[in-house]
Amino acid sequence: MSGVYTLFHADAVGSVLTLAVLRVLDVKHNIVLLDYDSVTKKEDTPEYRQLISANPLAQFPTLVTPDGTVLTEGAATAFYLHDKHAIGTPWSTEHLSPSQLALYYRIMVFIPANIYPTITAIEFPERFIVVPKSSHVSEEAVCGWVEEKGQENRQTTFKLLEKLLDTVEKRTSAYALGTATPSLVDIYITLIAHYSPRPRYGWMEENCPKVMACARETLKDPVLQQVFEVENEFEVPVRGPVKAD
Ligand SMILES: N[C@@H](CCC(=O)N[C@@H](CS)C(=O)NCC(=O)O)C(=O)O
Repeated sequence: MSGVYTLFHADAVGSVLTLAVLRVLDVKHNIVLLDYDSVTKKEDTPEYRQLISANPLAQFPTLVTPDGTVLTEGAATAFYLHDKHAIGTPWSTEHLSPSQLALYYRIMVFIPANIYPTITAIEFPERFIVVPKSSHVSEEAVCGWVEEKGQENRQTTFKLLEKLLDTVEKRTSAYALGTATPSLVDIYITLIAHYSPRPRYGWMEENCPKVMACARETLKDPVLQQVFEVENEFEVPVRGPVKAD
């Protein structure tokens, strides 16, 4: 046990949420840095062994708390860090109205429950199928169909997220809940905005303007700018000008 949090992290993936929450709440942590492609290929390294012994799914984020407890699932890491370290800070949900709090929880769970699985289907379609040996259809073709449906579902679920942001009454800012200062849900939305449906530069602007505005506003925070843009070099310029794909 190290006495501080340990985050298993790879560049520009889901652990950026947890890293960003650790940073904005100024919580001490160590990072075990892994190469994402190497992990998905299950390449045997000491860090990979450490990761799978903590999380057999070998997914990001995986966080070990100072008392040695393992936390997985991005939303769970954010809820835990909030409860332990955000109370009394501007990031606390104490400041939210009952309807803002309800939307906060809804989006925090909506993203991993509905958007993330579409991304998994696009990235790892083979996980969702078994093609019988007797089939005349190749695994490649079936994977292509799963991926295609994943792309469609990703668009649908992003549009649903946009609709959730539309439900905010008396919005006073571009933040997800319309609040004066950001909350942890804004960080999650900023992460997911980087996994935009295609065409990459344009689809979000056209279909999810509130999601984009939320991400842009959130990235004005210098700590978050550092985590998202400097350290993780996200490819999609959420903050930048609209470009052709
Ligand atoms: N249920 C997890 C999903 C996390 C997840 O899928 N993370 C991706 C990176 S963005 C990953 O580690 N994928 C590797 C894999 O599934 O093998 C969560 O909500 O955090």
